[in-house]
Amino acid sequence: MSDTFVRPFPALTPAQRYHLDVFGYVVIENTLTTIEVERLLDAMQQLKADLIAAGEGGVVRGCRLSARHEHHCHFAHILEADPAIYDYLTHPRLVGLAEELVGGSVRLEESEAVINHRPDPAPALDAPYGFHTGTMPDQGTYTENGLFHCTFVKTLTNLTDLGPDDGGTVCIAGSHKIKAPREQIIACAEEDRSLVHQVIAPAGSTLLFGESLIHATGHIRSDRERVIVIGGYTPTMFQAWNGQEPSAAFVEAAEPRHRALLSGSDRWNWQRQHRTLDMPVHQDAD
Ligand SMILES: O=C(O)CCC(=O)C(=O)O
Repeated sequence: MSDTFVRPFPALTPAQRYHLDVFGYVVIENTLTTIEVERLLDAMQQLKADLIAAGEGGVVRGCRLSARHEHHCHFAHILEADPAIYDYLTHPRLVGLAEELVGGSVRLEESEAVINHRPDPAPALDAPYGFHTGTMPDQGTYTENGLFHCTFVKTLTNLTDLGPDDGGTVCIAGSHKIKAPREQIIACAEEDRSLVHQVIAPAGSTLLFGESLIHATGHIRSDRERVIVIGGYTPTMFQAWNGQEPSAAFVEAAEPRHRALLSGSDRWNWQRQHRTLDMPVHQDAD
């Protein structure tokens, strides 16, 4: 095993990068192997069972349920809960994807997961989405080499297959750059639903996006349960999300090459790195 944490750069092909710039997101299919997906699924189902058993407000291996409904569980701070999750959040290619969009070295800002299924009654076809953002154009975004960058980035990986009725993440294409009031952009997308794009991808695929993109959980209409795991990344000098700072004991026990990623200990020693559109993908990245 290498002592250094080697990540691909650039992690996207020029076409993937162009897609990301135009729409605010890109889906990369099969970033995880079937074995990695199964291991993560087992970890998430075990974590869910343990948190349900722990009861309201329970904390299990550092993780808590920030939403706890019969049809929708949202998990906050999954990092410390299972080695499979640690491996996901430190996956070199996925961290490389986040770094490409941030435009330099990153720290883990948060780790989350969602397990959900169709509510009863099922949502109507035109039911509104819970659209939101984590940052906004200009405040959390910038341009370098003519390409879009964001200081708050997510890698969201589905562990279950996502067809059109399986509730894949939805977003308003191109909203990552539009500095107009969010409600006005959402009104446009409600009028013209072709502006709403949805993740449809086989299990083990990763949605990469910057949090200035207006996005939401999709509506599930099928019988299939959806399981997703999410890493949030920021430049090294930024803070973790509230309540998402890893414990000192966990960082101490982590592999030395991952400690700065997990703890943000590089702080202002941020390593900028910006591609040009024509740079070929790092050959091990695809
Ligand atoms: O459940 C989803 O697909 C959306 C997750 C989300 O909104 C987020 O990670 O910010």
